[in-house]
Order: sequence, then structure tokens, then C-alpha cells
Amino acid sequence: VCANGIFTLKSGFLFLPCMVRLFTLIFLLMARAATAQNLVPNPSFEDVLQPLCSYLVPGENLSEFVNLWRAPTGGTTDFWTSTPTFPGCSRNIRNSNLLPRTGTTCIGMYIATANINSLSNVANVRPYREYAQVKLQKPLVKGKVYYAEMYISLLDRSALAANNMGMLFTTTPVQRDEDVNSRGGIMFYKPQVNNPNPLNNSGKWYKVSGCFVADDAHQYLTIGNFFAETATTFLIANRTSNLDPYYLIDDVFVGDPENELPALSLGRDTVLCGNQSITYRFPTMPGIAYFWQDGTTNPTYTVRKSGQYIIKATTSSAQCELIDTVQVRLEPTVKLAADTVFCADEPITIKPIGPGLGNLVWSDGSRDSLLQLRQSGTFWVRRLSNKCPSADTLVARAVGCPGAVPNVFTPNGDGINDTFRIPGLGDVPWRMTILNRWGNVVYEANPYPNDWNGGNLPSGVYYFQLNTPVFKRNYTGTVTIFRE
Ligand SMILES: [Ca+2]
Repeated sequence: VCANGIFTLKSGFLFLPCMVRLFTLIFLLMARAATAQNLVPNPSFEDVLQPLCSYLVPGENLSEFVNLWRAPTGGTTDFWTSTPTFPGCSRNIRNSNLLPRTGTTCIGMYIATANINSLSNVANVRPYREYAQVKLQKPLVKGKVYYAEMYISLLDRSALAANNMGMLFTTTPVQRDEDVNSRGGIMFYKPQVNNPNPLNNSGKWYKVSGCFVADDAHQYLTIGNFFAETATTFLIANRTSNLDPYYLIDDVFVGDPENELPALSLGRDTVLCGNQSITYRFPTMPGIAYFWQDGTTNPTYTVRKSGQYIIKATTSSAQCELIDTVQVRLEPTVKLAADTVFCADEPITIKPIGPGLGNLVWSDGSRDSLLQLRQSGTFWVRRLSNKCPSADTLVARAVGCPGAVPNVFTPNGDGINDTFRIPGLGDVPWRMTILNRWGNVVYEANPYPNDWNGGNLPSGVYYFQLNTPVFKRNYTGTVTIFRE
């Protein structure tokens, strides 16, 4: 608490720690208020309808002893007190020295059938389960995140510890109608909160907790093991006993998590086509930290590659951890290179850019990985696909190329063979370079107009180089200028 008068205008900084403490106090009070509402009635089983000094037997139901709770199958979930008042009661919890976690009462149940002798053979044991069920004070809100916890403790006479003590939330009160002979069967459901580890220290109360997104307006909570023996993990806890795994339960809570959480979902598995991407955006919320599978922590994440993506959101003290996973598959789309020009005397092949793609159909109906072009035209390729059909088109132009270059011309003005004229030069720019015998450039043209008359160079042998930047074609050789 802040004492008045310690701070003045001159020592204003003293005010700061004081404010911080005040804010902290307010924050704690708010946090406590936010988590205070427990949707579970009679959460510590202290509201007792009649006393009992030992476990329940078939025909009796938990609902006759503990207000608002019931056993939804023929399994006889038990009610325990540390202060038996019933005449003749002298024992605590089933001959053990265990006490309820809080108050004077708790419940207890078998969560699996196995002992040390049957441990290697659990597929063949007749399963027996006990469950406890309660109607929440109000239904969960669909799409909202809830925090649930309970405390469990292994009865010290249990030979084995087992995992899979779970908390199942349903819209209707799940149950099994069983007669005395078939009682105690398994209810197969997927509990929203489940304990993954066999907790085997019988002197200890363990917290089983978790957070989940309510996928419906659930109003019933059922506690127990919803898995077969073969899906349950056992651990030897007490070699001097042969009792099946039995746990005490106390202090059940369902309510808001310590921080408000987003309903974490990456949606359904998805396919991206070509260079598509998908961006997942989660809100920035007080006390919430995000973690992606690659270790990044930004609430926004863009996916451009195939893979499995995992988002985890945790609350400030890690009370809640929500995880979602999605598979993204990137399917390539077909793309051809830019329009092209080629030498008509030399066919070219075209194929899609990038890694090899299957399911192609070309404009000529062929289905190869490539297409050979011999003449001008518009060519297309389609890629057949359910999710990502694609196509691309390319215009290719075939132009003439010289077959051979003349090796002499006679610039004497008689109108016959007066210029270095090369037959067959197609409609692309050609570069011409002429060198004399000493390697000096004596003529250059780009593009070559195909009309060089030798200028005033003397008769003799010269070298030419003819090529084009449009495609790979290069002619070299000698040309003789012959004047007479
Ligand atoms: Ca209690």
C-alpha cells in the first residue's frame, strides 16, 4: 500500500514504484475476479446429501451422496470423506491415510482395468470404468476458449498408475444404460482435456488441466477415462498390492482462462496453386504469445511452401496452451517462357519453366513433357489438375537464316554481284563485321542492311562475322572483293 506524502514534485520518481505497486494490485484483483467464476457446481464435493463411510456398491449412485453429481454408467464412482460421522464408520479413504485435497470430501474412481499380472495382456482384460458427471451452471459459449482443471491423486493401494483421466464436455448428458452384470463399460469419446501421463505418486495431488475452444454450447462435464486399455499407459506404482488404477478427484474448475485467448484455428488443410500464398492472422492480445513451428512469434504468418504448419498460443503464465496444425500443399502451375523467334532451319523445343510437371496437354494434342516447334504459330500447354488447372501460351516465329554466305563480290558498277548480299537473311537484326587480313575492322553494321559495296577498299580477301542477338547463329568466313 502506498503511504501518502512520500513523494513531492522534486522527488517525483518515488511516485513511480508506488504507482506500479498500485497497478499490480489492481491487476491481480482483476485477474482473480476474471477467473473466479467456476461453472462447476459443488466443485469440491463438499455439498453432501448423506454420509457414507465406505465405497459405493452396485445399486447405489454417486447422486445419492454428492449433490448435483452422478455416475452416468453402471460404474460405481465413489464418495469419500475424511471425517466419517456415520455410526460405525472409522475408516478414512479406503483404509488409506489420504485426505481430500480441500475440505473433508472428494470422489474416487477406477480409470482402467489392469494389475501387475495382467499388465502384459491388457487387450484381454474386461474393461471397467467409473465416471462422474455434472451439469455446468450455464452452457459454454460456442467458439470461446475455456480453461478446465481438476486435481487427482492415485489411491496408495493401486498397483498401477494410468493416464487418460479426462474431462469431457458435451451438450447432452452422455451415459450408458447398463444392468448390474454388464456395468462399467467404456464411454468412447474424445475428451477436451486429458491427462497424458500416468501420475504415480500417491502422496501427491496432481493438477490435470488444459484449455480448449468450445465447439458447441456444451453444458455437461464428465470425468473419467474414455480410452481402451490398449490406448492407456500404465506404470507400476505399488508392488505389494493388486488393486486396479484408482484415483481420487477433488477441486474441479471450468471457467475463463487467465487471459482471453483467440479461438486458434488454421482452418482446413489446403492447396495453393502456383505462386499463391495464404496468410494466417491472429489478433494481438494482452498476455498471449504465439509460436510457429519454425520458432517465429509473429501473430501473422504467410505460407508459400508445402508443409505442416503449427501455431501455438500460450497465456502469460502458460496456464493455457492452444495448438492447431494445418497441412498446406503447393501445386505448381504451368508457365512457358516468353514469346520467341527461331531459325526456320533449326527446330526448337519448348517446355514449362521450373521443375518437371506431369499431366500436360499441348496445342497439338501431344502429352509429352516438351513440344518441338518447326514453324511459326501460337502454341499452348494445359496442365490437367483438379485443384490447380493451369495453362500458358507462347507465340513463336520462325525466320529465315542464310544457308551459306557468298565468298566473293564484284563492286564494279555493272549491276551484277556489286554488293555483299547474303541470301536468306530473315526478318531479325543481323550484325556484320568485316576485318582485313591484319585483323582491323574495316566495316561494321548493326543491323546489316545487306547492301555493303566494299566502300573504297582494295581488292583482296577479308574476313566477315555475321550473327544476331535474337537466337544463336554465327557465320564466319572469308569474302573476296574483286574489282577489275
Ligand atoms: Ca473436497
